[in-house]
Amino acid sequence: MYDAKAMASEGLLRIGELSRRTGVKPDLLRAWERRYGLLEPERSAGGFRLYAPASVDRIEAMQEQLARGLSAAEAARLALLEGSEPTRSASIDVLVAELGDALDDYDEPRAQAVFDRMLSAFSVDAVLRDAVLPFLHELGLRWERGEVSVAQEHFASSLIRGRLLGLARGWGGGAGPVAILACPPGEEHDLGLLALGIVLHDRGWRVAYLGPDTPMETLAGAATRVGANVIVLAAVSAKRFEEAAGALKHLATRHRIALAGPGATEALAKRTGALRLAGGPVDEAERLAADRR
Ligand code: B12
Repeated sequence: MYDAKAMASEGLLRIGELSRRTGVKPDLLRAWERRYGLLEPERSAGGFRLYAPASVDRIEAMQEQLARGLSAAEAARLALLEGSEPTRSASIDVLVAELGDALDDYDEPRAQAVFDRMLSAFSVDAVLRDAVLPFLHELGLRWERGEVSVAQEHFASSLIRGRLLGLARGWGGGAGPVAILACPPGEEHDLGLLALGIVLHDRGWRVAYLGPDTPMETLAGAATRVGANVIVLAAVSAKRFEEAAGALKHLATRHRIALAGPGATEALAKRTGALRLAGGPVDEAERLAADRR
């Protein structure tokens, strides 16, 4: 128990003062304390709650996590961990392994929570380049080796696609250059393309996303309508690009075309007059954006 003198010497705060400093109403502070153990007050001799000055930092950490769109429970968990060694040292690889476990178990809430943790600890570029894209690549290898079923692979890629679309929200807005993103006819793999779009928008571009299996004949009209600065087409299969080669060549006479993904060969790019994006989505988005500077 604390008397007034001890309270003043340790800088302990009453709930009203804590509320004033953080802008969070006392009722909500008490709820966070009760539900998530976010705060651990001492008691004054008269039974009032007394908070250590560090409580202000913890509440601010909670507010930051809430502002990033996390649930209150997850925000509190991260605010409590902040400053403690485990979060600081948790490398992205550990989180990727956890994500893999959750997805293999079809555990959607856990996978979403791991994703939240990644996004709160690392930049979007890092999450895409060092976690999501290598994870997907590995997923394919594990599927080939028979370590994951088609169902697990579909579950994982669908959940990841949902998260990428979440990060993409609003990417059509702004005043920057415009990219049309699409896969040629028959091509369903669009996760790399989504990653490219997210990073492009982060660099000030606007994205018009047409996605998987887009008919070639619809591209010219869309490009003119949105005033596209580039049309990026991505495919895993070179065959999809080969089948579209004639249309690509025609399109490249009027628009800047870039081909990406494992199916985009240098020979095809030369033959059709397109640019080839040979690197990963994050680096290539960076390169396209740098070209415009
Ligand atoms: C998720 C997935 C799916 C999902 C796709 C969901 C979606 N909306 O994208 C679904 C379930 C639909 C699917 C279907 C199929 N899939 Co699939 N799939 C995958 C998986 C696991 C991940 C693909 C991915 O997003 N990778 C992430 C990319 C970015 O990484 P990456 O491939 O290593 O690419 C590098 C570069 O090429 C480059 N890059 C790639 N894409 C892009 C895009 C841009 C814009 C840029 C700049 C760079 C870039 O960046 C990466 C390095 O950072 C891969 C495994 C793998 N190795 O990738 C198999 C894989 C691509 N699929 C494969 C197959 C065989 C199929 C199916 C034919 C299966 C079937 N029998 O139905 C169908 C075909 C569907 C179709 N018509 O297109 C094979 C392809 C083999 C081949 N070379 O042709 C793979 C490699 C699996 C394997 N190991 O065999 N698939």
